[in-house]
Amino acid sequence: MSDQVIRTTCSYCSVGCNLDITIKADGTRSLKPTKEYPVNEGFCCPKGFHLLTPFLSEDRGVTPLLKNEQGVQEAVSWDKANEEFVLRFKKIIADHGPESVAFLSTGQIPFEEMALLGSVTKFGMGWVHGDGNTRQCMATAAVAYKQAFGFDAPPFTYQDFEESDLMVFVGSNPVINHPIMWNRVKKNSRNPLIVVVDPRSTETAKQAGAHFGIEPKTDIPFFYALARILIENDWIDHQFIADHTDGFEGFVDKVGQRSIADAAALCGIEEDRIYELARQIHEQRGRVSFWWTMGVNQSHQATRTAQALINLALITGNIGKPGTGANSITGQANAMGSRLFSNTTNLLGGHDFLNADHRKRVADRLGIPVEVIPTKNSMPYNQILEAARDGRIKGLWFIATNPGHSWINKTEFFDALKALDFLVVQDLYPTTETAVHADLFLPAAGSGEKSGTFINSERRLGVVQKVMDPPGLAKSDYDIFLGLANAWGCGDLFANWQNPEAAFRVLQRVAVGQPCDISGIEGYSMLLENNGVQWPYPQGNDEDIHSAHRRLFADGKFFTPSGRAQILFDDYVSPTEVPDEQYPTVLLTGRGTMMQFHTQTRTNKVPFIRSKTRFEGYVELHSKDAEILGVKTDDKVKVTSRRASVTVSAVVSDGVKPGQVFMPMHYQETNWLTYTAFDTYSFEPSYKYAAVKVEKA
Ligand SMILES: Nc1nc2c(c(=O)[nH]1)N[C@H]1C(S)=C(S)[C@@H](COP(=O)(O)OP(=O)(O)OC[C@H]3O[C@@H](n4cnc5c(=O)[nH]c(N)nc54)[C@H](O)[C@@H]3O)O[C@H]1N2
Ligand SMILES: Nc1nc2c(c(=O)[nH]1)N[C@H]1C(S)=C(S)[C@@H](COP(=O)(O)OP(=O)(O)OC[C@H]3O[C@@H](n4cnc5c(=O)[nH]c(N)nc54)[C@H](O)[C@@H]3O)O[C@H]1N2
Ligand code: SF4
Ligand SMILES: [Mo]
Repeated sequence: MSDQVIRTTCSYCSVGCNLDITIKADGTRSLKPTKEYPVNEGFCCPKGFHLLTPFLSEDRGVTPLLKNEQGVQEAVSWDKANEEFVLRFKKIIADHGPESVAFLSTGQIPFEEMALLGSVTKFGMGWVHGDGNTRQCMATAAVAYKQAFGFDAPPFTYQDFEESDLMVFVGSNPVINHPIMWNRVKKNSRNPLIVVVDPRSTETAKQAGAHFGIEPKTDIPFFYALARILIENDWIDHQFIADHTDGFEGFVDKVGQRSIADAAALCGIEEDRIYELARQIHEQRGRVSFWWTMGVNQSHQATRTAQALINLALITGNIGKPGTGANSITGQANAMGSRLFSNTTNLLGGHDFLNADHRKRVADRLGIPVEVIPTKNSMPYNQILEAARDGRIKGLWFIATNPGHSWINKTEFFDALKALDFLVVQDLYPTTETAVHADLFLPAAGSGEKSGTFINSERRLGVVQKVMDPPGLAKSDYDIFLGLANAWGCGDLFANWQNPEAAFRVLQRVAVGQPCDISGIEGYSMLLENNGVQWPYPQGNDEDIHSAHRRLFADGKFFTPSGRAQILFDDYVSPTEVPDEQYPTVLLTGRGTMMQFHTQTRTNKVPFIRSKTRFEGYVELHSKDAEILGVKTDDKVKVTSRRASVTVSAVVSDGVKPGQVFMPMHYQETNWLTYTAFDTYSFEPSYKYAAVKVEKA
């Protein structure tokens, strides 16, 4: 037998690199990044390079586990697991109604799997509530776009990194978090100015031409001040504003309400520097792009912050052209797929649960009775957990997410788990902080052990292919969902969904006519042959997809009913928990290194990564603060918030300012400290701001 080469898409971050895995005649495997794939052009980061290693780990879930009467998880068969799932959830629904159960899922599994999960639960099992990990991550961007553009439609293509003259990165650290995407920035031959707006001096800030180390959570006054200067100097695109936007006059009033001096003082930035940035935006007009990630999305005023960037792009006419845009960079490998096809925050394909025409259309295209489609929206993640805490939700099912580590304020999270009658966790590992509490654990196959499709940050669909078998009784999430549907007695509704590629075809039909129409894609083979395809790709699309870099809004037409983009804004409000005498320090959180991913269930199983990263939790603090405390790197410190107290190592760093500390989210200590606050519109947690005190331990 000769060597076999199988192409797959990396299942960590949303860059969406492709990897070629060679399976040799003797069964051994080797991996190299795909040269011809336009996303990564032959490069990958260490996470992708070691993609398959965590799947071989000894703590993989190899059988379903069910808690016995002594509270100990015991191995059971799939028949028993399915039977228990159905029995327990049906009993809860019979006793407390369909709104007493919910699922919480991910941005990490293929979108065919997410769509099947959302459909089996909501159309088959009669559930109403189900939300995704995307609530922790992309909800703000999704809501900001939907309100401003009429659809959750990030407008850019990675080519824009190479074609921009001025790139403003806001709350975004792509050098470590989207490393291969950053290669595209470095490839830009136009000598661009790179500007970073981040309270910390990050790896990205260190490579930028200008860094604005604003006070945390002062983005709104900062960007409104910038808008005010652009407007007052007439450095704006009147024609574009008149032809393609609504709300400009109100915005002029709003940004006029605070002086530049006042904003500068609030943000901790010199006035002159804000003027200088406005001038640079004016001078580079036509090729200015704004990029944001979690420093924007995870805030108590996140949606309006994202829209402040959208507004800047709109009023300067920097949209729909090469090197422009108000561009949200996504997080997980398939965060974009979950936003459109998970049946959580919207009905499949970006439809609306509340719209009777949409329900009818989706039902017809799926061949299911319209009555099975819920007529109300799910509660968002935070409200589902709140309902669990006060007993309204009794049964919860977590899929491919580890909120026992990653959710904001873990005390509240575990209070919710304790109050449940039935907890199901579906993961690769029964050892995660969430899975160890499960009444029923379902062992899933990882991305190298199954097939499907991911959608990356630039809306590109890439194929995930199976390169190895899952261990023991573990099976793909897809097969788990189908098995549960059959056991529940609703399998007939999914007769057309025999396998992921069949589901792909079903979903293509569902999205016809939507902004995310993908009906022109001829199956997985076309995605493989053409190095992925960006949505939209409707049938009859005759563009040359080999060379296309698909950017949205070239015609200035948006997806709102009027076809015009909406300029949206609010008054600035400060966070509700601010430093005081008792808790004088601001806690910032985020990613720590390029090698570590999230709750580390996978990356801490890669020996190379473990050898290069800290195994135990740490807090970065400024040398002045370290000196006052009398601590140096590696000394233990106690970090205390109103929620909890944890002991971690100190790392003295010039990345944070005095009075601020930074803790990476990769360690389970961090979210004991975080403060439960949410954005008003997106309900995304404000992970990046809490008041703490730091003491020598
Ligand atoms: N290596 C690695 N890569 C990853 C991931 C990973 O875990 N590890 N996760 C992936 C996922 S799901 C995501 S969502 C992305 C996240 O990618 P990023 O958003 O780049 O990551 P973070 O470090 O969470 O946050 C970015 C920055 O926001 C800043 N920030 C905090 N508060 C504020 C504020 O008030 N204003 C501004 N302007 N900035 C602020 C922080 O200092 C931080 O540097 O990364 C993806 N890529
Ligand atoms: N303080 C603080 N907290 C944060 C953040 C922050 O910046 N600060 N960032 C937030 C953000 S942006 C994110 S995205 C979240 C991430 O939070 P989580 O989603 O909880 O993090 P992961 O570690 O990616 O969890 C994914 C889980 O899925 C499992 N898994 C992997 N592949 C598969 C599969 O194919 N099938 C199944 N069934 N399971 C699989 C993994 O083993 C892991 O347990 O954290 C959030 N939490
Ligand atoms: S940059 Fe992201 S997609 Fe690319 S190899 Fe690294 S983790 Fe995977
Ligand atoms: Mo994320």
